Amino acid sequence: MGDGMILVKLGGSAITHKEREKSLDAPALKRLARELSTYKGMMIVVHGAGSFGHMKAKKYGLDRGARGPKGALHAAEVQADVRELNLKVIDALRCAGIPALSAPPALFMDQTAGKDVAACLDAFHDMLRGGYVPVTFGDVVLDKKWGASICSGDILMEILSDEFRPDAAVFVTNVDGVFDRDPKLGKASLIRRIHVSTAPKVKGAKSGSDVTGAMAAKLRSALEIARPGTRVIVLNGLKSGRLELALKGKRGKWTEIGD
Ligand code: IP8
Repeated sequence: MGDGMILVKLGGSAITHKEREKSLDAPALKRLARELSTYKGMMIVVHGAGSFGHMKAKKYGLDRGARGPKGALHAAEVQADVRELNLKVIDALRCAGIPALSAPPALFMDQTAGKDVAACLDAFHDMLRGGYVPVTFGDVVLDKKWGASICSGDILMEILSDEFRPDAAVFVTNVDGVFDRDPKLGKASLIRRIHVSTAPKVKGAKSGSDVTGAMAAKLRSALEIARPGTRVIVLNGLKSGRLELALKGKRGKWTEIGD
């Protein structure tokens, strides 16, 4: 991957235990931070909400917004939980020698009816210019129609990729990559390479508490990012060394999306 600019999403399923509320997978996060620290070029990190966001977001129905005083309290509660995870990610990256600065989407994303309409990314430019690594995350943000709504890390990957045209975008997940069918439903084969022009339709079950739609949504974002020429990799962050290998530009067991 050389030393060009990269975008990396640490999926919530790779850094938290998704079935237990607010449960960090601290060893995985520490190892992934170390693997990331081997990359010497410019980098932006996005992370998912995992069990710090999805369970309560689903319970409160935040995928349909947060109206009224009760909704506002729910939105504030989930935002506070996700912010806790963000601080843990920032800490892990800093301990691995990465000068990570937090960039909360609530401060730069503008949403209407659950859809992103504008993003002010000046802070990202400033941070990168200063030699820092901006770290943003799936969050609860203000919404002009719904009061508040969810902004997923995958959407942030698309927005940031549009702005910065990175050399590569890496989605770190808890599975080896994109499969030809949901591996939880039986025998499935890993798709090693997806060509943007001939991308298959992937039928993916929405995972239990994932309000932003699991692998199918991820693949849609990955294809959007790959279309203008960015190399996209979807890999398993629970397997030690895979992220580092990808960052070194080596071949490995994962899905690569491009032309
Ligand atoms: O984990 C979702 O972000 P994601 C954010 O990147 C919340 O899909 C608050 C559920």
